[in-house]
Amino acid sequence: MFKEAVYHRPKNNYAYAYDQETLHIRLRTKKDDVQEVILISGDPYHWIDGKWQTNRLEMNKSGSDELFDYWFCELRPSQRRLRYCFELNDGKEKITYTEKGFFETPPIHDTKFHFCFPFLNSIDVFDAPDWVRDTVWYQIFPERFANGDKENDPHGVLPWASQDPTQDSFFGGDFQGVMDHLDYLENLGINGIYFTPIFKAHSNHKYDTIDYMEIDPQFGDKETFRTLVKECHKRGIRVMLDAVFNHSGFYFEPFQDVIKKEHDSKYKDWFHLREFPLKTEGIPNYDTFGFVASMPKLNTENPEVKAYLLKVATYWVKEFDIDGWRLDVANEVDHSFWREFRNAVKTVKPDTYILGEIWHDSIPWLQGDQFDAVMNYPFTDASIDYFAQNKINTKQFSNVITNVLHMYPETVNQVSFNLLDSHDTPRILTLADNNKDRVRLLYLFQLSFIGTPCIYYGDEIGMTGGEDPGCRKCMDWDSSNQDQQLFSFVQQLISFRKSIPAFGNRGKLQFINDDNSPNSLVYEKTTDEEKVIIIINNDHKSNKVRVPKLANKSCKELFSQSEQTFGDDVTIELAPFGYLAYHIV
Ligand code: ARE
Ligand code: CA
Repeated sequence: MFKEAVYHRPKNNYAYAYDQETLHIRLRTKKDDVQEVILISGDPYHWIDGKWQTNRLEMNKSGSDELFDYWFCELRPSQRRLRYCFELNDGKEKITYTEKGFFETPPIHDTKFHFCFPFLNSIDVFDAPDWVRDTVWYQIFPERFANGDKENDPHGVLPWASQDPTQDSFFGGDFQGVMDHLDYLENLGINGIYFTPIFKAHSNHKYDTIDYMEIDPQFGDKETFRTLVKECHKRGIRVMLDAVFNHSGFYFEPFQDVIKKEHDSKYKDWFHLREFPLKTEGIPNYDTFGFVASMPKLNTENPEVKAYLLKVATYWVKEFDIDGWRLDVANEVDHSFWREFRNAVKTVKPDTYILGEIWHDSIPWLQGDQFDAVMNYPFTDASIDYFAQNKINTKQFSNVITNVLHMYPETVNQVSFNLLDSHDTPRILTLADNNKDRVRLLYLFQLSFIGTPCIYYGDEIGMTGGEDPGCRKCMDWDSSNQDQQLFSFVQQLISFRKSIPAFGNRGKLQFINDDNSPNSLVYEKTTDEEKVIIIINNDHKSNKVRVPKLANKSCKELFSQSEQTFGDDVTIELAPFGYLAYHIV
């Protein structure tokens, strides 16, 4: 047995409270090494005649990535506490793995050796808002979605879609424009909007805030925003705003004060300044987002800054009833601030969704005391590499996705923000070299995956665009330019997601690929009641794929709505970039 690969650690993605009574336990072993894993566990205080009382529970393999197998089991300890160890069998030897190492003769009755999940305190259970599990997001970059009010257009505005965007062009998009198109969004089927920043700022993207308590006048005023939120809520659409708390903008009053009064400014501890005068050319002599002088980093450890930002965070929730905050550059702000932020926001509205913008492994923020979720860029990267760019094969893709799913507890995965692209990346159609067949497969995978998917405005009608600012073109409202077929396809996937629990967020995912068909992806999504098997041909040639799991099954193919009964040997031929989804009840 390859002991070096065996890993477990309580109170993270390897052992966590699924709900107030249920524990999830995972274990990692070297790929294809161990054949059987038994969890030996008991209540730490349950002894009879000097013997610790234990139970044995077989763990299941929940997936494999390139190097490891992952094992899983679920249990409900009667007293909500647990000591445990693992018995591993590779066919040649049986070894017990404890917190204190490996044993051939296990010290079962000495509980100090064992792993410890001390107590399942309900307040520590990760509890993201329930509604997020059933949300399909739509991301709007307000300057570019629709211009519904010419009166508020900023100076020098360009005619809508008259040219490609530059770093500082304006096209006049606003809240009225969004309201004018809520029917469109409802028809698509989305039920959450994520708006990039809307507060008063200098740039077109508004990440350089001037005043966190004001709406940028080019989008409307507080009343227009209030109406927008109400109109969204009427249609069952939630609203999430962007909180840019890592840094302010250059024209933020306190920063201007510091520039003018230097040492005498009462705001000099609001930022991280190294010397005066402040140097705004070249590399700034104060901390900033990146090296961007117009985005001075806020000192969130300063109680005044903290109080100010928490006031902002609660104000928009309390007064305007928004449903979520997306936290910009979340990982560069201190943890202590985010803990207070969570308490403040959840006190005002307990089911507010708190989403951190982190592109990397984020477990330290996802323990239940800070964020509900992060933007799942590891999912994005793998999906783009496989479906859009064909850089990795089916095996590699399944490995990465399995790894992504095991990075976090299941509770976190169910509310993970799964995006294919954003205002910070090229658009999917561009990444897929304008191949719409590939874009369809991206959508099929995203909308049948675990988590909360997000569609970037305009992708659903086939818009293109490269790196920022290319990905921020004006939404094309000319219906003759819109790809209606793609729109209908996305609409159909959203409706499957809503009406078939196994297709959507409730289904557990397992890859069941056919190793002899290297460009086909096969996975099943399972709930206690039903199953969906999805088969995708990620290839410009047709391919045959064996799906033993369909043998002797009767099911309905969702795209054609045709009933089908399979025999003993199931081999399916898929057209180039073809896909099928079998629903088994
Ligand atoms: C502007 C120009 C760019 C230029 C840049 C630098 O448009 O072309 O390269 O300036 O001078 C906002 C605007 C941007 C603007 C930027 C600076 O939207 O248009 O860029 O401000 O003025 C990292 C961070 C992550 C961050 C990305 C962009 O970790 O937090 O970089 N994303 C947020 C927002 C952005 C926003 C800001 C932050 C600033 O979503 O829209 O930019 O408020 C790897 C790394 C990641 C890295 C990622 C992308 O994967 O691991 O950490 O993210 O690449 O670079
Ligand atoms: Ca306008």
